[in-house]
Amino acid sequence: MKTHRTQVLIVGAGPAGLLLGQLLHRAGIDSLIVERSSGEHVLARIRAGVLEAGTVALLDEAGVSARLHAQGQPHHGFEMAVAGVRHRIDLQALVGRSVTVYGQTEVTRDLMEARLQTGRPTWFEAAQVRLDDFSGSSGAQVRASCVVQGEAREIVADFVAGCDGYHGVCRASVPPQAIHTYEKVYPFGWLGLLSNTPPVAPELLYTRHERGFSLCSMRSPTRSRYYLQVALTEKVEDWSDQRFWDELRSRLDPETASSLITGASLEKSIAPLRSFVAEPMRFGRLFLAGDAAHIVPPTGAKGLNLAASDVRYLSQAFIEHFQEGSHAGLDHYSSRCLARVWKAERFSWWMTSLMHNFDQEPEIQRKLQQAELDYLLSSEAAQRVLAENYVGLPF
Ligand code: RFL
Ligand code: PHB
Repeated sequence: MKTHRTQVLIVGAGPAGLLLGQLLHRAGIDSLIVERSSGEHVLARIRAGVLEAGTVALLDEAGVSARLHAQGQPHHGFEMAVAGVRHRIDLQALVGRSVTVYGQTEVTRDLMEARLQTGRPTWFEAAQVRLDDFSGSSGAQVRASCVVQGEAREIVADFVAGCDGYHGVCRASVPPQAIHTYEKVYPFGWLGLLSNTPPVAPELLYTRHERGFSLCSMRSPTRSRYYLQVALTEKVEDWSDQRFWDELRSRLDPETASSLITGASLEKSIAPLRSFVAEPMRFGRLFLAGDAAHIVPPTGAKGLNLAASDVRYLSQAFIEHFQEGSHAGLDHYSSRCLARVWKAERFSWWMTSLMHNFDQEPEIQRKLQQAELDYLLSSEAAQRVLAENYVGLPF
């Protein structure tokens, strides 16, 4: 069997894995990325759209932000509609910071392009990825294997970064007694639609409505992304474009609804909503990052940003190790990440609880939600707390 040696084996070519590979490359550290899917498949997944300033800064540091700065849209605020009335959350005025609207697909495309330029290996369509030894107890290196184009390959590395998402193999390779997981599954999902139509509002619009939550987002002045809260039993096949647009219109205030421009969908999919954290995030020579370690419901726009902040800590830790022989960053990795992760989990859960319909919950829940919304929309102090979390907490 062919053996490939590298310093860091990265499992997963999503934004976390690709960004880690790029930051390590800039520091002269070698990596091998193994990805289960094809590059086209990775790029076809439509996901996040909102980048915190800290994420943009990290993409700057990685040298992959030229297109982001040319095409990304700075957003200085967003809107929340409740009981048919739109309220603006002025991020700039409240906390002096903004976010950038630039699709995850584009971030991934920029990172893949950069990876290609480095000449370092990425094995797409790698099947049966297996971590055979990462305990590090004997000081031994990581041993892993996979099958690429029918050929079995062995990998030997100093470390392995599990950037393989919620359903990946890395977290699943950890002995159950060594890991603790916390999980909350929400009783609904988001049905998303992407279309080549101008956005209905200049900024993101989060709407709380009796028929369910909706979000009007965008990718560019000519491309929109919309979401509807739907029951977990809904099937995407049952949602024609017409049904989607009709339902969205019914959840918007009349003025917004009348200015909605509809068109053929480029993509439609349903995502379940979940809060999930695995602790710790390090096991011997294995380090989990991004969705492999934690999931947030998308209402707070935090998932991709959290993946980036993990990668920031992990790349620094590897660089310290390889350049200075220091273990400190590696030893603190899990606790540093988790401190930030739990705050983003709290915020995402709060935003989700605030804006969705929870029909099955006791009636008092509705009244409490209403009171929370009334307080938020009438208190500048409460809005500042929202804004501070939305733009991203400091590292
Ligand atoms: P990914 O993107 O899931 O990438 C993991 C990669 O690992 C591969 N893989 C494997 N490879 C080899 N062997 C195996 N056994 C493997 N198993 C899996 C997969 O094929 C994949 O390529 O994880 P990563 O890199 O941690 O990135 C996380 C983000 O993708 C995610 O957190 C965000 O998309 C979440 N999210 C949002 N985040 C934000 O910051 N802002 C947003 O506005 C936002 N909106 C969203 C979102 C997620 C959504 N969905 C669909 C869940 C909106 C939605 C609807
Ligand atoms: C998106 O544009 O996909 C998006 C934006 C904000 C969110 C979630 C998703 O909170």
